[in-house]
Amino acid sequence: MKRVLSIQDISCVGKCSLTVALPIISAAGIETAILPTAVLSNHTAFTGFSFRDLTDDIEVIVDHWKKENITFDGIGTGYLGSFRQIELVEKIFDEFHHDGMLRFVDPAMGDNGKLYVGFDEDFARRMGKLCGKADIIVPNLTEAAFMLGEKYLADNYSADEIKELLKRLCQLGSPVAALTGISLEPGRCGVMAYDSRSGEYFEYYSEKLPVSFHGTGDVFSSACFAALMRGQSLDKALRTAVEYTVDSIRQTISYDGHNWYGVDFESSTPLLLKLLDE
Ligand code: PXL
Repeated sequence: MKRVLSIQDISCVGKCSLTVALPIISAAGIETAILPTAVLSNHTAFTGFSFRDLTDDIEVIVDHWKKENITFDGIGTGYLGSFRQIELVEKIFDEFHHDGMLRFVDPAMGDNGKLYVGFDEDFARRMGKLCGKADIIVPNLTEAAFMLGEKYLADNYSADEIKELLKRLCQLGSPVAALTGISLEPGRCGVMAYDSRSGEYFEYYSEKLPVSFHGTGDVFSSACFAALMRGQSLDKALRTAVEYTVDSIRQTISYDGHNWYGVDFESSTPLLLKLLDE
């Protein structure tokens, strides 16, 4: 069985970061070790939240793993709370890297043209450097714009502009970049990716639902990471992740009284397993 490490916070309530990555990657049949970077009462889109920083525990935990000769087939990162945590993740990438290990970075920092509470442009640029150490990065358009120091154009990008952004993202140092939340025509939304080694572009679109939920980026990146670890090609992994994310949103809005803070990715697990086998 493949073993991966997921490094990001635990938001106890909110359906994001580790409470999304751990169940999704595990359901895909992959052992999922975790390195929680902080414990929050709930994610930062709520009006208030508690935040217990775990930065000082990271090296202590990792030192034990090194003594036990624990290895990982892949390391995936998401929301990171500070410059120091980014530095520590870079160190973990270096220390645990071996041929064939996948370094998957979701620079989870913002959405809809805005950075999340507590982040600024310096932090976004620093996250860009971490992206340079990855094998694949999966920013949304907001995160890409901030990392590259560009304006965010919402739904007004042309396909050529997206391709240019993807090339520039790869110039940060990662051979592959995928941009999420791409909508080039009304009613459709998806992902476009670039593999700078082959010069190939990939794209996959599905129905754009007229709603917006927190945590969909984490659902997408967890499914994409799991699919790649399961051996799916990049274009298949993107399809798996997009269709699973869209179905999770569909499940959420299928009944009255659904919650606002995250999507019902749990209900879409059967579809995820089916997509992973295709
Ligand atoms: O879904 C990304 C995310 C992860 N972790 C925390 C967050 C958010 C988004 O707001 O606040 C703590």
